[in-house]
Amino acid sequence: MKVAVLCHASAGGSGVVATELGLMVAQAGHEVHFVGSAQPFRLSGHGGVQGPFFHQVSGFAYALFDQPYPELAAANTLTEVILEKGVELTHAHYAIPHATAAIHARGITGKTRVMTTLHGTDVTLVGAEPAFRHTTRHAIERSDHVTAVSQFLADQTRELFGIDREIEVIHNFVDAGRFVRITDPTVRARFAHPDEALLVHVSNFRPVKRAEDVIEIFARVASEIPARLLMIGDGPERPRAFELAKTLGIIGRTHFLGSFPDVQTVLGISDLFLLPSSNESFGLAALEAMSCEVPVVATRAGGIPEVVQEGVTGFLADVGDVDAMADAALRVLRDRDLYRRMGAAARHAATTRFHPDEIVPRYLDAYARTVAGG
Ligand code: GMT
Repeated sequence: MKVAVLCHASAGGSGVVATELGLMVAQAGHEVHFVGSAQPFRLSGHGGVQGPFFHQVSGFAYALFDQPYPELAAANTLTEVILEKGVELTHAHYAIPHATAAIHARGITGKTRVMTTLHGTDVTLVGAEPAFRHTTRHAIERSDHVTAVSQFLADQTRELFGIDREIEVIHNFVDAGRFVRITDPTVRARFAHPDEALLVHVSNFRPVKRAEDVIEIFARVASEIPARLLMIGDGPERPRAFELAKTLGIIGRTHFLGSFPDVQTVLGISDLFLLPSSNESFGLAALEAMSCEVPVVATRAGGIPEVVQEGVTGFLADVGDVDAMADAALRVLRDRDLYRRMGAAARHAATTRFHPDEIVPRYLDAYARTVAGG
């Protein structure tokens, strides 16, 4: 099968899922063409004569245009790829602008089928904005097939847009061969002493991630036990989180490491993952931590309870309840048996329910059905 993939290139769960899936689809022998304004960040180092291939969307600046019109440019480049390469299926990650661009290219060429995967913010934040409501609904309704990364997101999409079409739930997956526990003590020693608990948070530091709650939780934990916190990623709320860590007197034990693609090197040495988001359609970063045997303390927001099993692979609390999350963190970190049990259960979930062998065939099956017109 010849597949085109449209996704966001910047660090974020949807781009990660799109890239990891595209790589696995290519490994399974299909021809994969990524189309975007920049190469997705986890695609770097992959590709070559066998693919996957990357096609840069060309921009066009003209004095009359007050905006660059990325959706039109993406539709145009995608049209070229569809016609030149014979793309049968376009997989758009995000309703707008990617599904919109794919539907446009399908209209121009009359040749590709469009499958759209909803990731969350395209529906819960951007799509729900009145400015994009009609275009988002149109993109969802006119896609040939639609999937969502959680049951929560599928239900919310139908409710928010008053849509009754089928939305297939296909959970995200994690490469359990790459996201593993790192047992070499010298790696961990770079960040923490052996007697310190190592907590970690990975995100794009947008308001929805509540990065300041991470700091509040850690401050409570660090006042009880020796501990350090790794803050991975970058985004608009990072400076506020940094300032709060200074104000609470824990900046010496909090390390802001910025954004980098190989997060498994840090997750693999950590003891506990914190995800206090106000909303999360899935929480891919938590799943990546789970694969590294790291229990999760998170909010019971959105699709998180579909990923983190309360009391089994972690603990969940209400949004903003930093006391409850700090108590849960201390409970896991103080009880070695509980910690080991939860870490093992987390790894088990990652290597069974969320393993690529479970999830990727479901996407391939959906591709085949979509191309066949089912
Ligand atoms: O979480 C983000 O801010 C990034 C965002 C994205 O679109 O890349 O992530 C969304 O998609 C991920 C992959 O499916 C999910 O794991 C995240 O939960 C979802 N984010 C939200 O719903 C806020």
